[in-house]
Amino acid sequence: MLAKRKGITVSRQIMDDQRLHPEATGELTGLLNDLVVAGKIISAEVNMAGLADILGQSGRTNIQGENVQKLDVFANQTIKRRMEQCGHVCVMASEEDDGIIPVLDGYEGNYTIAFDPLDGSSNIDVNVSIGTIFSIHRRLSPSGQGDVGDLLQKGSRQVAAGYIIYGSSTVMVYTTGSGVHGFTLDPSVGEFFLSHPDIRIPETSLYYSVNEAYANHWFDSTRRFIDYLKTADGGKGAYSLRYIGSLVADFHRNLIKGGIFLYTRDKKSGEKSEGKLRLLYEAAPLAMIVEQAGGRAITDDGRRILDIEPAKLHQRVPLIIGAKRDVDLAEKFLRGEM
Ligand code: FDP
Repeated sequence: MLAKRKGITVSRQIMDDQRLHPEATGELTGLLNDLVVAGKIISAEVNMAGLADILGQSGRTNIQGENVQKLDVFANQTIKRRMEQCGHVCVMASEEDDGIIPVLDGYEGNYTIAFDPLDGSSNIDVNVSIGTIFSIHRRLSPSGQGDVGDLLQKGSRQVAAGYIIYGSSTVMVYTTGSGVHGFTLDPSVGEFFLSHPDIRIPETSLYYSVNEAYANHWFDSTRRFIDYLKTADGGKGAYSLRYIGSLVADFHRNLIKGGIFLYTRDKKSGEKSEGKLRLLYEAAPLAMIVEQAGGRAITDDGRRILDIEPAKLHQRVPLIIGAKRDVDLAEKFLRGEM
């Protein structure tokens, strides 16, 4: 593996990754580089949002029944426009769109992309970190425009996954299956530079992230697990709560600082429900990243997220994700072993 040099640009790193695959055609490199451009455009708009009168709601609701923010619309359009004509994608899916999104005729490529254009969007108006999450697969259909089957592939078949978080600085974190790297945008030159080479999720942190407001509805196993974290080792090893309510921000903090994030089913949503988070746009890409960084991602009935065969584009899934030690512990509670 090539040594990671702090300060190299994300485009350089993407090209270095390509060199690990002698059979590569450069298509994935081209796709990722176009995504980087989309990320820079969205980042600039997020930073200017207050001034550009682009905060607030657009007046529409999306396929998930949520209010669509103006910035959501902007981010969604920006990614679609860049991807539909980059020449490397055959079909897309967005958390904001009902069905599959075609690319321009004549521009069909060999990859698919599923994305959440602006995750955590209920936080847009209050300067909390939000982000773009993406998941890339190789096409299955032989040629031309892709179809829904190209997008409904297991997370374990992803060839790349990542996110761009718009926070105190803009950071892009991605993996192509050989480690996880983080790049920070230097706005003065408009480039992402390597700032977090070979990220490994710390094993021994004491953070948990969950929406405690749902505690009254939790199933017994979730409640006992969280109670255990609060009182671990007679109080000495007790965990601290960190919950932002923007998945990409909670995940990024846990990836860098360690810890576990949970969004499980509960008595209110019911055992037969699927939780809130989306498999294609949120859980699967973050699961690839966390596994590449040494962590784990499972459902609240112990299934590995990356092994789930999606049945529909907007499928939801209960998610437990973070450091291996903590997810292993959660699993013991879910199985009734603790
Ligand atoms: P949001 O509704 O603001 O878009 O999946 C979307 C998401 O945020 C995640 O980013 C976040 O972790 C979660 O929902 C928050 O849900 P709760 O408000 O139910 O905690």
